[in-house]
Amino acid sequence: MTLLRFVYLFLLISFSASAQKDYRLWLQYDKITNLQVTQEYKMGIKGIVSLGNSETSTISLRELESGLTNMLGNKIEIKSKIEGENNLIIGSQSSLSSDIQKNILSDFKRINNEGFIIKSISLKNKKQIVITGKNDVGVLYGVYNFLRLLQTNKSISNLNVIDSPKINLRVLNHWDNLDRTVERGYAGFSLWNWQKLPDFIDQRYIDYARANASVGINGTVLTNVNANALILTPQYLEKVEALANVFRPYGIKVYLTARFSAPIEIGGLKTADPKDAAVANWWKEKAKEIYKRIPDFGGFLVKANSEGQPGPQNYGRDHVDGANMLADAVAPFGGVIMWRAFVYSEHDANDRAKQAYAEFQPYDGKFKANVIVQVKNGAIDFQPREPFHPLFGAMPKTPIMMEFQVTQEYLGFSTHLVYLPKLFQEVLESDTYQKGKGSTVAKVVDGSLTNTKLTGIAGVSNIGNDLNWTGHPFAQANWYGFGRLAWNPYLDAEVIADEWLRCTFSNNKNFINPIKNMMIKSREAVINYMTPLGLHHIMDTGHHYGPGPWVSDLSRPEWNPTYYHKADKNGIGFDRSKTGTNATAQYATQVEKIFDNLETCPEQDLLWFHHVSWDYKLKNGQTLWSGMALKYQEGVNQVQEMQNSWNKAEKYIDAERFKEVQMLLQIQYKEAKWWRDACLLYFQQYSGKELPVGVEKPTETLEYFKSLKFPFAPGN
Ligand code: GCV
Repeated sequence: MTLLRFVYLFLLISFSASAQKDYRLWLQYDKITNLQVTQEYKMGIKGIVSLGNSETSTISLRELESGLTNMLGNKIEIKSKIEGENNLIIGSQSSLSSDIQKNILSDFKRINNEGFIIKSISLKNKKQIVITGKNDVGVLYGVYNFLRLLQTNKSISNLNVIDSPKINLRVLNHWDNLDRTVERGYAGFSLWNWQKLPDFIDQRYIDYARANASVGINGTVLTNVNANALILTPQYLEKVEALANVFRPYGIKVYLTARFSAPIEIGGLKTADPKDAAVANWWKEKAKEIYKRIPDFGGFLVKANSEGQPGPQNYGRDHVDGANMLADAVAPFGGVIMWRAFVYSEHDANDRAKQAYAEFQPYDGKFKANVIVQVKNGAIDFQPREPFHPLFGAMPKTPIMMEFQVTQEYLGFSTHLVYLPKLFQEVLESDTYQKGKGSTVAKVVDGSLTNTKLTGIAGVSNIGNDLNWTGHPFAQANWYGFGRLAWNPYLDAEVIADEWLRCTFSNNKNFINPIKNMMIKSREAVINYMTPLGLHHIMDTGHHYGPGPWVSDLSRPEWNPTYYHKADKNGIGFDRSKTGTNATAQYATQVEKIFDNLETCPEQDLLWFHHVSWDYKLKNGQTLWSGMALKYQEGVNQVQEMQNSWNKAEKYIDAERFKEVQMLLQIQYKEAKWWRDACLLYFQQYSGKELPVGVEKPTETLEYFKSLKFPFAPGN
């Protein structure tokens, strides 16, 4: 091969347009192909007038300029003052002239500090569009929203969009280690290049901030909850400061995880006892040092006395003592403490699902005002389906923050296509009955149920340094969807999928409709082929990839899948009803009754709450064994349908992303069959029954499946 040809091929591979498409996420700004729509936009946008002069205003202007140029195919004039009609006027409330303000004064009363207004107005009898907010970050959110209207080909002829985020803290939790490995990360290494920071600012930091701001995410916890105290040393704080400076104009605050034993490890103290005056003082001084560098530092996220992490209990203190001591340290600077409730212990003989509630619920009302308790969506650990965590609705005097997992630790890593907003929506819509019917988890999280002012939602990030950010092109939708639901927890997952597809791939309805359908069904498919009917935590241990229902030899009982499914000759499932561990009693009476009673317990949660016989009759008349086997088969069939839908999408999108997803779906299909065969062969030992008609026969033995090992599975 000649050198020239080699260079040419290399360039072709490295800079192929499609690879850049993968990188550009939902901010593709593709040229609009519908002529009528393009015509409307060209008529409606003749110029841009930017009234602000902050860094954020410049970002808004540049984003509009590049977005419009790409989508419309020609440059839009940037004007220094309002001349003529059909201008886009962007600026915060204080920058608007009084005659513009007059048009929208009452709208400002309807938005909060981060909200925005996009409005068609008449100014001196000339039509204009104004994008505004109370400050420049609100304007930036408005700009992204406006661009999304164009990306999704909506009309802009008579605009009146008034919107504000419903939740204050909308943060990503990066489980990123300082050596750049990512715990439960399946998209390469950490974005944060600590070695080159603070002097080298990778373009990815900026693009990460853009993507987050475009969906309204306003915070990022840079480090793993299994924390390393080194991040709090000056050497690292300098690097954190550099990142904070990049993110600030995008409205994004930086947070860190605080290792509870840091005063010993990096502070030279003999103890980390929260009641020790020197310890409290150490944290106060540390907070002062951080805020001197980063005046808008968000605060700390803490995993304490959980899975071996140090915490106040090491000193005979409790979570309230620990959280409040840290809260005092950051309070003078407006910081918050996000204290996690993910606790369980191998020394507690209680059902693991009950332990977090048992430990935290009695603390209701005891935390300082700037503490928010971060609770996972379910009581075990980010399973394909879990009933909502009983702590939602059980601590009315405490701000409670939702923790979702965007990375797919238990849902096929970044290999399986699973559209998570369906899962998020299901949890948010669950009724806690805290204040009677309609007390949904969403209302707990957005504070509207109890008039709570400090509100938050966290997503464990699925982002890494893979070219496409998330490993699977469709996992980008989970990042996007998390952000959209963090902004408004009442949005519909289907609407979000529609938006995302249009912004990421195409507006062609022949593409959108079947692919949206595929996304919506993907979440139920993964449940069916992994953990149907309320089964949970039967993934292989440690890395959690693939099936491992047989694992029973780990030192901690609650780390063994057998602990969760309890399959025996008599049946299967975890009895958490009154006749079992009585975990159902942790819910409000109305919910407790529903879950406790076999008649009313939703079948999707059956084996979560009940141990039932293999002959138990399901609502459709099938026995539990047959029904379960058929669910596993259904999951496999659903993946096959996903493949069929995708294969028809080829002509609508770029070849590279098409091929990527096609290959990934093929692996998913193979692995769905693996799940089905391994689980059914294993459970069949107990049911002693034949597979029902309609379920394909396994092609390997149980011993074969048990022998599979994955020593280098990522994220572990
Ligand atoms: C960061 C699960 C995961 C752990 C994770 C933990 C947590 O147990 O497997 O990797 O640790 O949750 O949320 O703290």
